[in-house]
Amino acid sequence: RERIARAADAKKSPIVLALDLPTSKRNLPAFAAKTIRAVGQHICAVKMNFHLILPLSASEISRINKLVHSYGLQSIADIKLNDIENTNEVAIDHLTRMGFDAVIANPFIGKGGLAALVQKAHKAGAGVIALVYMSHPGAKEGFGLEVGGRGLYSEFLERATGAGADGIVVGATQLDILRQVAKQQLPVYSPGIGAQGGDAEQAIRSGADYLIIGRSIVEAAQPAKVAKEIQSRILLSVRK
Ligand code: 3DU
Repeated sequence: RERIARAADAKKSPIVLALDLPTSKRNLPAFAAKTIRAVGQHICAVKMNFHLILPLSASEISRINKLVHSYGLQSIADIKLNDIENTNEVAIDHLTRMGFDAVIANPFIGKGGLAALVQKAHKAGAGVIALVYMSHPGAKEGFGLEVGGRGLYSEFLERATGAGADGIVVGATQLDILRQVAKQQLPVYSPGIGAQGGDAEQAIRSGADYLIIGRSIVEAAQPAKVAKEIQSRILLSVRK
């Protein structure tokens, strides 16, 4: 949690680059490295998802993480951990050995499972970011379900806080939920900007601390230009 806050301060950017490379790309490690070099000055972290974690080897991922760190950035593994304790722990072992600084987990596993996962990650020197409300239209069918007179997401928020998680994910397309969770202490990571219809400034104004952005940057003709534009717009809107 502190490491990403320092990186964001140093880079003057709350952007977490979702390094989601299309399957059509050949030589994924080279393209990943090129993208990190291009936008490294405009972001504070890189998030890797199945796009790279499935096709690449552990040593290829480790090399990407070394490059990420050489730019003063943090690295987040987004496989939304959601399994039994033993499996989650093995996943954390592998991911931290590959150099990830944090993992994303799904509080659906329950209070005990989430607490064990956080403990394990913290012991390995890594953080945990808990999914509280996703950005896609169907999110309300899960995270928005009414349970005991309140949305499941509010239970997930309590679980994240109780387990000692280092942050939460709330979609940038869910401005009401962002405003609600902004009152609590955990940093909020917000995906869903651009390609999914969310707006960077609105998300920040509604309570997001970090913006997770993928396709609008990665698939742009000039990724650095787009990342820099978003970074400058956010800096300006925060100053206002
Ligand atoms: O829509 P984009 O291309 O900017 O990518 C968003 C990334 O964030 C992508 O990796 C997706 O899997 C992840 N994500 C969400 O989009 C929504 C969530 O609630 C959690 C993660």
